[in-house]
Amino acid sequence: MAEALTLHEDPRSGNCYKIKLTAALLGLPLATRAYDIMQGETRTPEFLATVNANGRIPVLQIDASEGARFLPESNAACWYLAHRSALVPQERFAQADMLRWMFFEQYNHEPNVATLRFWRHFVGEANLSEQQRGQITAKHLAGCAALDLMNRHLAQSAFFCGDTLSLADIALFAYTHVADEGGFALGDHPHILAWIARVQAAPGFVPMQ
Ligand SMILES: N[C@@H](CCC(=O)N[C@@H](CS)C(=O)NCC(=O)O)C(=O)O
Repeated sequence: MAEALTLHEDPRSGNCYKIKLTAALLGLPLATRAYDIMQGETRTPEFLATVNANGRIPVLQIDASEGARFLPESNAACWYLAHRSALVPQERFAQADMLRWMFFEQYNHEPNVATLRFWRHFVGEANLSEQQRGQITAKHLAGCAALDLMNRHLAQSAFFCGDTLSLADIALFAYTHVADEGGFALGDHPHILAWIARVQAAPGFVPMQ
């Protein structure tokens, strides 16, 4: 079945980059439509009604003979693209283990590492609300704990699920390789740094911007 793929994105977003990197590694053509999240462009009545009622990018639009379908959530979109590809392990436990790291990314990593990057690098600390400022220390500590766990895991394994790159690596790479923009130092995480270089060396790799 022929289908056309369009990513609704803000190019500064690591969540959007995950999908572009997955498509690039698989050689899949992917059109893009850009929004500025800082200007509320994903919160318009039209966007909420047609693209994502949750008011966020990324959203993968899949146009096929039956019409257009919209898939929000970065890791779900990566999963859709990588179905039955080498980026998803075949073996049942390995596949569940890959999902384990993708859930970890969404619960322990992204809400801390990505949020602090957004606040510090794009919004600016001076422009944060009192409530946001009050969350910085806790988010920094939680982000450090996530990075520490990753570093310890990567001391024993080239990629998150063994010897080959999978969607778990793509999900975790997106915000880890720019963690410094959120105030996280990677210098004392040598196994993460070596893994970043391995991901960047993958055939078809594309940088974030
Ligand atoms: N869990 C979602 C997170 C999506 C998300 O938080 N998107 C942000 C940009 S990375 C966004 O659209 N923010 C704009 C807004 O909330 O108005 C995913 O992984 O795709």
